[in-house]
Amino acid sequence: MFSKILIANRGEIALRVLRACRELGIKTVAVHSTADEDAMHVRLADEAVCIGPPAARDSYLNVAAILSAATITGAEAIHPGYGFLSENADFAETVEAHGLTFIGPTAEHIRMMGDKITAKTTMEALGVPLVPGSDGELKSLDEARTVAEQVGYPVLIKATAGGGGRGMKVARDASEIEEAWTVARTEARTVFGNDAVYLEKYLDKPRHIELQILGDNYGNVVHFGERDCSLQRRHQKLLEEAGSPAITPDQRNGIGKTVTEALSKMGYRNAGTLEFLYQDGQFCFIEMNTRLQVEHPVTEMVCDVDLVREQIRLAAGEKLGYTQSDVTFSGHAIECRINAEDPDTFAPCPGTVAVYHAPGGLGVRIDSALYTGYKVPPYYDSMIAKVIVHAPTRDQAIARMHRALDEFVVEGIKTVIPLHRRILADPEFQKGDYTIHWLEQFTARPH
Ligand code: MV4
Repeated sequence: MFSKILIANRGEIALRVLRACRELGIKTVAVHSTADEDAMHVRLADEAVCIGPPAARDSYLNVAAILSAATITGAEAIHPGYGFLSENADFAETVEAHGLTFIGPTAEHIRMMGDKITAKTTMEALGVPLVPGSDGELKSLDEARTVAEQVGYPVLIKATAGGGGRGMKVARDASEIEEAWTVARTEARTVFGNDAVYLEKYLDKPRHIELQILGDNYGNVVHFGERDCSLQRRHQKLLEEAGSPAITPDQRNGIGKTVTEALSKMGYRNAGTLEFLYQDGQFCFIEMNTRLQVEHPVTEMVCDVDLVREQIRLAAGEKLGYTQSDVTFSGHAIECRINAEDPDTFAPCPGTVAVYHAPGGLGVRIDSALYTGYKVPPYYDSMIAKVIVHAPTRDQAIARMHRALDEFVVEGIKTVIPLHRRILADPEFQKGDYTIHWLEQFTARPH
């Protein structure tokens, strides 16, 4: 096991990793920009190193500064959190080349999944179901036309280097295919420096359901069920739940078996998430994330697992030590992301937190690096807290989240808490009756 880990991140996720390290008896090194001198992760870590000015590219993305910090403090491993360098294969490779351990999958697997065509081709060969579409890269406009006719309009043309909603063009019918092809290719080339594109049938009312997995270095892979992440706006998730209101335990076991067998054959290591579109009872794989995700706590609550502790153990070469039948699911969990944003316009609202009081009580978990007097800097992501509740049933979880948000006091800055309250009170949400388009329609409604 490691004796010292450097946490290459900030905010709530830096604290999340720090807490797992503490419980494992591992010393922590925080890195921070000059804008984060008073940040909670800096205060709580055993050591802290300033790695540059506020702009992320000069600090949290500064590979040389982070590696220097690891070297001078004698850290043996680096946990990247999410965002920043977490899915940068070159970073993972450089960390390992310096004799340190990257807490995550191999650079090879990060690179493979970063290329969406390779990710899909790999998964298909291993028996994971896909959205109907092109067999890999589209070589020509003619091929785009042919495949679109086969799968039926509307279709999407997606950049292989895209993902997370970037680099997609829809063609509603044959008259739009040439434009979609040209625009998608041009954008792919100029934005990502890679003009390879592929085509998929456009699913009009899917849910976004993802599966959490962990693998050790010896071919053992288990899954921890699904998260429903359909409630998003402009590709920013806002509220996630485990399990999905749309999935039965049999469906979970079915797709879980398919996925764990596939990843075991790949030799996949550490944490990973497979993203699916789910429509008409079918799971269609679209992308894989090779990192810990923001919404991992809902899985932790229903499975009673510490995913960050597991990541660290597995990176240190320990075996999983349990099998799929040891993974159990209990109750329902919901996470509300609290962003420092205007709840109607979504404009970021950095500033000083005049009063901070976190909710508590049975089944309530707050992952946040906020404190009274903290100044939310304008340079980074606007997410300042996650409220996670766990209860025996979904209805009870909704009531508990309502109660927790009522207790939550964040004064001095605007937050999206009022929007969460409206969502939780909505009958359609309460029925679990929503797709990826629901939130955008909901926020457009007068209130
Ligand atoms: C799709 C789709 C419909 N059909 N692919 C957007 C983000 C990226 N992960 C994939 N995305 C989509 N791919 C097919 N074939 C609709 C979306 C999509 C979406 C997916 C998940 C969560 C939110 C979304 C919002 C808009 C579009």
